[in-house]
Amino acid sequence: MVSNRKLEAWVQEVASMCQPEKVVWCDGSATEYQTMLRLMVQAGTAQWLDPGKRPNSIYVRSDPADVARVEEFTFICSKSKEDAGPTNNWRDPDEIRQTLTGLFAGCMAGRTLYVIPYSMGPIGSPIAKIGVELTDSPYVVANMHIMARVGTRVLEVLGAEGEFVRGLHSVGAPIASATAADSPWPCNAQNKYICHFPETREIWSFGSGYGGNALLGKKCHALRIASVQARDEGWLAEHMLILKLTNPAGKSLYVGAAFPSACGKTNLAMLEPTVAGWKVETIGDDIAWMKFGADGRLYAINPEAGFFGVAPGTSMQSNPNALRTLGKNAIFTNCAITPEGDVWWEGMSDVPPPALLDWLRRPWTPQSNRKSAHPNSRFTVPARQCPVIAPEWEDPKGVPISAFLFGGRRATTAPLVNEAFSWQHGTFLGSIMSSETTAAAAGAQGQLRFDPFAMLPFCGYHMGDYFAHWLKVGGASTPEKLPRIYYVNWFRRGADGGFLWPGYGENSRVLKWVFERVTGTGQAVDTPIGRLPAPGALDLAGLDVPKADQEELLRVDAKSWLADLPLLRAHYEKFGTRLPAVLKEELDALEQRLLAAK
Ligand code: O2Y
Ligand code: MN
Repeated sequence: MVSNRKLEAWVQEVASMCQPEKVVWCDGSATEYQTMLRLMVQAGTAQWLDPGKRPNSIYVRSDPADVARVEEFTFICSKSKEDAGPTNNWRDPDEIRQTLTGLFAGCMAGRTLYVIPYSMGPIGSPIAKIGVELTDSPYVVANMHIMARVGTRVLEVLGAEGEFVRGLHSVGAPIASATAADSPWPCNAQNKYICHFPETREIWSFGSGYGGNALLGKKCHALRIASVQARDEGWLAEHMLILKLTNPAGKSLYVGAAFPSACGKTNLAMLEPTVAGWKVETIGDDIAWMKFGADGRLYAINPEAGFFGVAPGTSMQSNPNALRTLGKNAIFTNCAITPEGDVWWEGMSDVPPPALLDWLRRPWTPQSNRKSAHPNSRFTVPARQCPVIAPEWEDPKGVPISAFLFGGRRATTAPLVNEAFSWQHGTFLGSIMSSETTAAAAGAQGQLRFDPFAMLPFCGYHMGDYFAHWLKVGGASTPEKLPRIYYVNWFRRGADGGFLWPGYGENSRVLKWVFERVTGTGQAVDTPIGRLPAPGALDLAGLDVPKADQEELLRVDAKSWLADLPLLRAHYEKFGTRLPAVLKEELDALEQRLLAAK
């Protein structure tokens, strides 16, 4: 095995700080994966699902105090507070290192320290990057096996001198000895810290074993640290799905799409088009890394190897391909379980099973006045099992992107689809991405919550500098080679409060118009906010949506756009002098166009 001096020294340093019972270097083999599953079952963390229904799949329940990403305990620890910007929690790197060193001291007692070398992206791809996660959680090892490429092959590419992102993770729950009684889901509810050191490309995660807090290749590395690397090296690390769209003549192009968390990215990535003859295939469902090719186009890879999707709401109607993907080799966390040993969650079927055990081990029936699965219950499953995975999804050179879609959840104002006038205007649209808060979310109903580029929780540096980076990337190629940019809104509501657009497979109608715009046949009309489908240009044939609703979906409501302007200005104020001047100019120009149209 090739040994990397820096890696060996770091593993030794961490082992002497954390005091694990033993150190295991992960080889990434199928045997190792099965060992992790068995360890979890023996420890009571997991149970096997019925192999007749879901071969080689397990069901895990976490501690109720550890069920989601913890944004309030997620920190960017750049040397200067200003560099973390107004959208991140900041900690002084020297001070937090002291706190963390105290917490990590002896924290792995009685446990095994696993060394997981991983590649984000196909191993050896010029766009991929290597990281190493040190963890004391078999759940993390098993999930990383699915979500990244892990093991000896990665060490070979890393070589003796290669650089890697360092990710140190502990559940923060030492035990007296390897055989001492343990909690089925060890964590540290009192002390959770998810810390990123952008200058030294390090992640220190303590106290949580769940998802984005603990699978460090995903949000911590592939977005927060990678966004900094991308800024420094001239590429893009984005919270985007990547899909392949093929027309009836067999011509294909690739689209990246950024939507806020839990807004249906996995569903769009695996969509079954309702427009005859069109096809969607999946490259990725959550993250895209993009670099310019020699031809001046942006090429994207999916840095991940699996899907870590939200279970509730995933059904044969919303995402049949996700359900088909989940037939085997899957890890289910915090959903409900049937007496027959299969999983269930709200929305999986119209009629719930008559009896379940809920995610908290309580008997549940359809009459129980509560949800059976946790709203953030998850599945982890290899991407290669997806029946619509594109054959080129692991192409090391990536796929050339022709269009970006941005979108939020707007009940009003934003039309179904809107094409940016230019890259700069598209960057402006990304920077003002927003959703209206609902009664269920924190905050008053109808307020706007901004989530620029869907990167609010994931940008590892000052968001004003991030906007500037997007503008700079646009200057690095010629306009006709850059992806076109679109703003979509599937969530506009009518006067009766109902959704105007059916969504799901019908979103293929919008994709078709985008395809036709990019390839030069789609017709558009200029409006104050951008280019909208010309009358008749959006294929609505056979769609069961009243004519008046179709018109409302594409209406540019200048009055409500003007009413939003003070909110947009207040949003921009947050970025102070780091807001690129041209974005403020875009906002002023929008106002002038809206006033002229009134
Ligand atoms: O709650 C978590 O830890 C998972 S968050 C997540 C997982 C997969 C894809 N996206 C997200 C997200 O929050 O955007
Ligand atoms: Mn996401």
